[in-house]
Amino acid sequence: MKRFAIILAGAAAAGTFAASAGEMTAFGDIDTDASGTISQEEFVTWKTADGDVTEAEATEKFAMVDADYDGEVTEAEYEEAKEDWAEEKDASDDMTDDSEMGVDTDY
Ligand SMILES: [Ca+2]
Ligand SMILES: [Ca+2]
Repeated sequence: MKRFAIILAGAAAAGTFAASAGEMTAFGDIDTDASGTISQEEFVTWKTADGDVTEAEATEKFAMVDADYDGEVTEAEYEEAKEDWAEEKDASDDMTDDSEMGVDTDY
């Protein structure tokens, strides 16, 4: 019985790992100083971490996420942006690179 539980735990951990690869980063992981809001610096650091988003692009995205332009992204603003990104992702299934998310060229 104990052995069965260990196997289950292992499977759950593997499943979590696989699922997390395609999911959005948690708000708390971006808010590195735990201030409760994401500053532009924190956002740019997160966005540019994987190397395929430039600082200029990340700054532009920050401005889109910061809906009330006060220079800080609240959790509510981030959740709102995530929903928009998820919708765009659904609309373009073959674009798995999240660096393209949030870019709307049809202004
Ligand atoms: Ca912060
Ligand atoms: Ca804001």
